[in-house]
Amino acid sequence: MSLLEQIGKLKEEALGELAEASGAKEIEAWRIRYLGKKSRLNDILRGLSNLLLDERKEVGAGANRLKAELEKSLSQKEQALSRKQIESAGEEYLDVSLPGRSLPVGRLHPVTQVIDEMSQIFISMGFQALEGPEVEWDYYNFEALNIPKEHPARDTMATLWVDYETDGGDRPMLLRTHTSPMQIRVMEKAQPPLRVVVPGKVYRYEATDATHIPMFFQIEGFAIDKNITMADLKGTLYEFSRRFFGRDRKVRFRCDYFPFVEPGVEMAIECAVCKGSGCRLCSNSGWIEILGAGMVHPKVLERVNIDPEVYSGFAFGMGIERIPMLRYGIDDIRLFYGSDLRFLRQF
Ligand code: FA5
Repeated sequence: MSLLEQIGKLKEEALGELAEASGAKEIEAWRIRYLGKKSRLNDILRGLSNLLLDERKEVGAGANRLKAELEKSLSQKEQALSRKQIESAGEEYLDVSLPGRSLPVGRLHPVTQVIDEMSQIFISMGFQALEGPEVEWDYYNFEALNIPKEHPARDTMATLWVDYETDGGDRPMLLRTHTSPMQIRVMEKAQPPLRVVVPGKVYRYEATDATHIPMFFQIEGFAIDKNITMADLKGTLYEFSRRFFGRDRKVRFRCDYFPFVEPGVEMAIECAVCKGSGCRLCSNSGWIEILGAGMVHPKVLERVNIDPEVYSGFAFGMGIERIPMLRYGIDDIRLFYGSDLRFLRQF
């Protein structure tokens, strides 16, 4: 029988046996028999060099064709077998060789990242970071901060009141409109020297636009000690701005009024989007106001039994979302809470 005839017979035999094979073991035995090192096909391929050129070409091509055909049939048989196994095992089937499903890795919200970074800057300047309640008494949010009932300053912070039946007394409850109530809570319990920052959520019943939302974060900061002056306030805030925004960003202080400080100021930072030339974000002013501040009012100190003749202090309340807006040039505050992952994944 010529070599070509042997190849033809080998093919018939091999494919016939493969069709009969039913389990993984049988298939593996078939593979060794027909495609292994000691297979008849391999013998033929190895012996090619002893043949004359014409015959070598013909037999070589035939043997290689057969090899490719057997390999293809083997792979089809294996796939069919594995499909059959999965089907017969039903839902119980677990293919441990499959690659695992990769779980999406979460990350901190950009506002949380900024709160951590800001707190660290103040902590490194000697401040202690604390948190306070979001549901607050009128007393801490207004009254003790020198904002009695009917005071016009209450109108600047449209309040969300909590409908709460108190036990007979007149103690209205609200969602805090700023983090300043923590000044009172801390000073009630601790004596100076005090250096504290308080990040947290605050709520206002107001219309939404590119720089205003009804729930936002503030960070309160205050320092009470002997001989604290306005220079300490400015120095602290300049240092914060330098560390957070870099040395080149311009900072502006202007007079402002808050009943719980005297004198009061507001601080603004040069707009990141237009670099001061005016745009939608900064209402064409070139500046974005980020905080209110001032020297703690003597009446506030008296209320918590700290002698204003001996001690003085500064306080500031910064809007947190505006800080990453200024750093990254984000032109709409609502993006932070729109739950759009394409936006959030950038941080
Ligand atoms: C206050 O809330 C004062 N408690 C700040 C303060 C603290 C003054 C200590 C003096 C001493 P004001 O209402 O201006 O102030 O808010 C402070 C900052 O919160 C603003 O500068 C702004 O950055 C941010 N802010 C105010 N309203 C909104 C809002 N609706 N959406 C987002 N950020 C806001």
